[in-house]
Amino acid sequence: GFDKDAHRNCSDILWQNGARNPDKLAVIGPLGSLSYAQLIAEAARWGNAFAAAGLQRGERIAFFLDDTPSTPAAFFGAVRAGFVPVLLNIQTKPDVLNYFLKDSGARVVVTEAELAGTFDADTLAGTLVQTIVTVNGAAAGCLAAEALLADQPSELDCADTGPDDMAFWMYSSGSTGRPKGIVHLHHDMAYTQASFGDNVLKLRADDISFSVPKIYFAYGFGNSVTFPYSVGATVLLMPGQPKPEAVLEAIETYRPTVLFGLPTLYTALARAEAIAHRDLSSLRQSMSAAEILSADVYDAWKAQVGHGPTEGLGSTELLHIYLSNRLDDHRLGAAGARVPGYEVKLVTPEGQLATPGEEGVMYVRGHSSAPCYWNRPDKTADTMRDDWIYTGDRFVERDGYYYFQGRADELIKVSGQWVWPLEVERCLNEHPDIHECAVMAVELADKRMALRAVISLKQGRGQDTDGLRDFVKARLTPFKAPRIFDFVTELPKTGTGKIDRQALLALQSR
Ligand code: 3SK
Repeated sequence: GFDKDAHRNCSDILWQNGARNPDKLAVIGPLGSLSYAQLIAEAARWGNAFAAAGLQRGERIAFFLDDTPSTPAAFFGAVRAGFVPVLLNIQTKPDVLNYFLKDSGARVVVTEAELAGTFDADTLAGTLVQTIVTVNGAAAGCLAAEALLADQPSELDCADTGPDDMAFWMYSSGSTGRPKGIVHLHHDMAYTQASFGDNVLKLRADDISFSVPKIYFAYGFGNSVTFPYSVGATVLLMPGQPKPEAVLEAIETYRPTVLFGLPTLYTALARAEAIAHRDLSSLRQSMSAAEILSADVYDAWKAQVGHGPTEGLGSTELLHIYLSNRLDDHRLGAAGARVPGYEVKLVTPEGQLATPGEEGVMYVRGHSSAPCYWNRPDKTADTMRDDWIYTGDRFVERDGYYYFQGRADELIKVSGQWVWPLEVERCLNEHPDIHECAVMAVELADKRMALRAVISLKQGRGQDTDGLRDFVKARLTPFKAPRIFDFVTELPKTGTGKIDRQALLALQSR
């Protein structure tokens, strides 16, 4: 069983591993490396600096940070001193950033010198922010971390926090409505380690983990913070949004053993020309999550590195993965089997538990789930239902494996018949000319609904809309063939690497 009371402060994972192996490398990458002892000392300086700034227990600190050694240092220092980092996507636009700062009540911002300009007077209007600290350089009007930390002690007493105290937040991506502050508690990280970490991922002290998704995304947070520091492993942190060639080069240079990405990453890597002449032999496992991987990308990756990406699915509300395939037991097309430590149930529209093969909406329960959305009792009540998290994802279960069928709110009526856009998207993804595609509902001028496919083609392929329509008609039923086809060179991606469906909706159809 999981002893929640043993996890009174989530920074213990770092301190405990540091005590066991202080000289082991904790972080490596283009911005330098830190041993466990160095990372702990740096974290302590951060914690002391936040306390010296007058912050009170439980107060929020906005983290607008890329993946560099400063991020785990500032994070662990803040939580150990009893403050609450709010991890923000660095691609957030100023107006939404302003909302995050107001909503969270953050008094301090920690950001990259290069990003400090995002915090202009308009961005800060009406917020409580008093200090902006920059890492990796200096910026006008901000305090440089180097100066702030220089005189701080490299030892830090742990605040008197408890397992159920608020530890850190992330914001939901806000694809429907205002983003919500997702509150996580001090025992949540340890629970993701005890469930997904110990039972599925099985990271070891001799591993080097490399997550292309960033730490401000819950997936990247587990991959680059929770799991490696729980077992004394090393983390490769790369700032920026590396192109496929740069990711391949980083693998050759730093020799990570476990790679984490989304399907869009594996699609891009598998099709990058450079893949044939890069040394990827350090990788012993690759993890893919959040969206379903296509069969040809799975096969192409396996042909290159000897194993296909292991697919899983998680959520920021649960903090990490609750459905996962296994390295040695992978069902293509399945999000995975239940991860030990989580209960899942599928509920039919009639409110009954779905039987195997029957579709239902998934609910998940486990000790890492967020207790609430900050200041949003209405949304909390919608999603956090008697300890269960309502995911809004439709699944069918076969042999203990769960197959994603789309979102509960995505069903549309075309020509009087119901269609799930995801079914059409999956079908088109099998077309040999298609590199990536997204299918969505659009409202026509006469208020009828239709399907629109946005497609990026493989190099050298022509825009054969009739051929694509026939392909769908032959495999599904004729009314499921999209009415509108839009071709783009590249599908827009969110900061986390998912296909950005909001941006696609905004993209004018030609
Ligand atoms: O599957 C996801 O989208 C996810 C979200 C948060 C944490 C982990 C994962 C895999």
